Amino acid sequence: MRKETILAVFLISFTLIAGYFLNNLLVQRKAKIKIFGTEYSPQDEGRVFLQLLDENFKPINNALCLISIYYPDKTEWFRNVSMFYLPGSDGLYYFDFIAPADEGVYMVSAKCFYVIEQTYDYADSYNLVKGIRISGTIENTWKDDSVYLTFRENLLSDRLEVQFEFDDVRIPANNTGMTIYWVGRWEDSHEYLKVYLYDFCNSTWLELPNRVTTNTPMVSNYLDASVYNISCFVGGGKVGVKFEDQAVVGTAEYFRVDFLDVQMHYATYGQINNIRGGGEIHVSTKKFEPSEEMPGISIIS
Ligand SMILES: [Ca+2]
Ligand SMILES: [Ca+2]
Ligand SMILES: [Ca+2]
Repeated sequence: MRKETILAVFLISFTLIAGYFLNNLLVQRKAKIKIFGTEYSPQDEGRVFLQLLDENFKPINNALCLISIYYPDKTEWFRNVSMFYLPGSDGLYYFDFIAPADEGVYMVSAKCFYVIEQTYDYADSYNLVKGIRISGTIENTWKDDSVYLTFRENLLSDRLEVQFEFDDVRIPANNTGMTIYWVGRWEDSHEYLKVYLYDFCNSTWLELPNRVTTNTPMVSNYLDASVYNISCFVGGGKVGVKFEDQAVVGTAEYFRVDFLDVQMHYATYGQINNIRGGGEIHVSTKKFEPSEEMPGISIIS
């Protein structure tokens, strides 16, 4: 961890003036999103966060917030990553990253769904197919506490493949989707790790869009129940998650798993509300202090 770097923050402040239905007629629906930006230098630890408030400015703590982040060249960095809710906070959701080397403006889009509750499952075992275990146990992946289960790529083959098994996972009623969350470190900047979820219907590993790189201390992959058959990812109560390196590149490096969980999302009320917004992250080797005037203001749904 780079303690010396300033933990700069980037704030998406969601101010929601929620719509309401009157006699089944949509009378008013207004959502406003205010964005505050902060400059990062490459390799700075960064954080995207937002605060979700209802029409009475009360925090919404039971939501699913997803963000997508685009590189300055407009290619996708993250697609629909589930943000972490900050426990005990007033509607704060966050996502950490390490600023990439590409300078410029990173566009961010965000959407939150509420009221959505979660079930939490932690890994029961792992199967190290390629690579070596350096330290730690499966229990170390149950808590986001900088205590790691650490592997290393095989010294000769430079390959790493580790499969985690989750037992006794249930799909709740009114399931809206699932998220695979990972927190940790990958230390080979020359290659990335692919993240897979086992598909019991087709007996194959499904590669998920968001990968582990040296710029991702946190990765999540969300699977929407309207797009995926979630029951295919739970076989006899088991869920399988796999991390696999890209290739033989760089040196034989370390993969540290701080936290890993599978969350099932479910709706607790009939109607699911959503709000969308956008923002930006600036990455530049020359930093300047953020000003109140700088932020862009955007998007409404
Ligand atoms: Ca490798
Ligand atoms: Ca390597
Ligand atoms: Ca841990």
